[in-house]
Amino acid sequence: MLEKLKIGVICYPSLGGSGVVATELGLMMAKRGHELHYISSSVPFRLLGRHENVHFHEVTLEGYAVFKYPPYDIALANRIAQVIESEQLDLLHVHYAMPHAVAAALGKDMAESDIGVITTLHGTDVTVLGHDEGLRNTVQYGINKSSIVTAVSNSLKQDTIKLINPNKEIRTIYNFIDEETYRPLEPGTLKNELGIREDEKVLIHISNFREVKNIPDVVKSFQLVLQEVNAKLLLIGEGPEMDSIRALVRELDLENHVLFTGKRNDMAELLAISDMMFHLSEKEAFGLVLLEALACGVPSVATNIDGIPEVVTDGVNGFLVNLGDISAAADKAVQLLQDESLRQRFIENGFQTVEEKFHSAKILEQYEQLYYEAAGKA
Ligand code: GMT
Repeated sequence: MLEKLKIGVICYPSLGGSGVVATELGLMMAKRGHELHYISSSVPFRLLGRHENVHFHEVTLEGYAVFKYPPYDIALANRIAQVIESEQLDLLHVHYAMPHAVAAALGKDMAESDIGVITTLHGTDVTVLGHDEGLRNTVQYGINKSSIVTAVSNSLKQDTIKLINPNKEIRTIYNFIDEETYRPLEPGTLKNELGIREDEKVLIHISNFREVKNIPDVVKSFQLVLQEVNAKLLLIGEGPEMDSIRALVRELDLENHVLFTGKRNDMAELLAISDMMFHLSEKEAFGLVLLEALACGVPSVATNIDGIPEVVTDGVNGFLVNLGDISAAADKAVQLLQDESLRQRFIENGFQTVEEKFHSAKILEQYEQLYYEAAGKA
């Protein structure tokens, strides 16, 4: 190994693709001997427990009555400056432009440091915030102030150029998964524990229940699937749209067929009992759950938008349908569920996609090269 680096990582600690990628990447870098310093409001979920070479620096904020909005971003910048100095960091890797890239620029300035900052764009930091006139210039500022900028798909790279017009080159580095966690498992008794009959097919949707995930189309497509196939729909996760999805399930009289599990930590186990995934988002820079599903041997029916076609190839490792076309989504799902040899072919092709395009070793190498470049040690 080349010289060991001290890397500051800034990410959202709650569940969500960007936080997962930030923590998995950090843990793998730590295993390679680098020293990781996470700076965030709470310990990112997957970092709980002791990990060699991994440190956590909490951002704390007193509640002063004088502030209508507590200035978290400024407190984060302050903490970044402290950690740059106290730990003598070599570089910062920030995930999600807002507010992290901006806080990194400010923190670096406060510390009067010239360390490199890598910003990784994950999706809605550009595709949603880039449309917000109140934030677009700030996103652009955060990107332009970074030393190196990466995007998790070519689609996101193109969207960033179009929406933000940055003065920085954007490099695509795909997401990856931890192959030790995401692999095909024996189904065990989980299907039974969830009250699903052996002869029922299982369709799964995993998300943070934001509007962009377009879950009503998942439920409506599933209702059409039920006309042909005995099945249950697992809705895994939690988020702002939860109440309206529950109401829709009630309205369509699907309560006996749809299971809401809330947040779960046993994704590979849940995928092991699933026959296919429905992922019908209207915005999706990458779709980490699609990759997790491929690695666990679960093909998807997904929308042909943004970065999804970079993960799911139509007719090869899954099916793609147009956004809003619930009858096509249902038709493809029925085809997949009724033709086991087709499903097996998709599964095998999916394993090949994971191995050839998204293997963690390959992605890690790309990030590590950037780390040395940002640290001026390439
Ligand atoms: O999808 C979300 O709502 C969460 C968001 C995040 O920041 O965690 O996900 C984004 O980043 C993930 C990891 O790179 C990508 O896999 C998701 O596609 C992307 N979400 C969107 O673009 C909507």
